[in-house]
Amino acid sequence: MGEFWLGNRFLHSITNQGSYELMVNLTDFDGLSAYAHYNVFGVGDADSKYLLTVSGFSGDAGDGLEYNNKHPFSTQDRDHDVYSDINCAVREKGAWWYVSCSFSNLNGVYHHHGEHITSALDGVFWRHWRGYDYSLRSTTMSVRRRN
Ligand SMILES: [Ca+2]
Repeated sequence: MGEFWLGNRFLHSITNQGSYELMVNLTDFDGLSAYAHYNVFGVGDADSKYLLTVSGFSGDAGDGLEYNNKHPFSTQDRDHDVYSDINCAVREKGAWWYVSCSFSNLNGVYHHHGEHITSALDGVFWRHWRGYDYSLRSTTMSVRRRN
């Protein structure tokens, strides 16, 4: 498995067709796994700066994403977080729906050794499960239409 980000344009095209749910699956380097499920998930169009809609958490990973609900997507060259003096995407070396900045960073830097090497907060983290300084082994985000 490698890295793949479908992209916000496609995520919008998909989730705009109806009501969608999101499953986030996480694994660490100890062989443990956890998940976060959201009953509601959607990504807005480009004009909305790919605004995130996410709610209805359940799961054993903790809720690392609802904090970002109703916030636009930031990249290093498109800074839409709430700080005027900080660029969260630069600081966390990722691209995400940063607020100030985030409890999750699934597009962060992949650190092969996992634990306690990401004091710069730039890893692939999900704070409510393994903490800010643990860069996860694998993560997936899956969407499915709700019936
Ligand atoms: Ca900023």
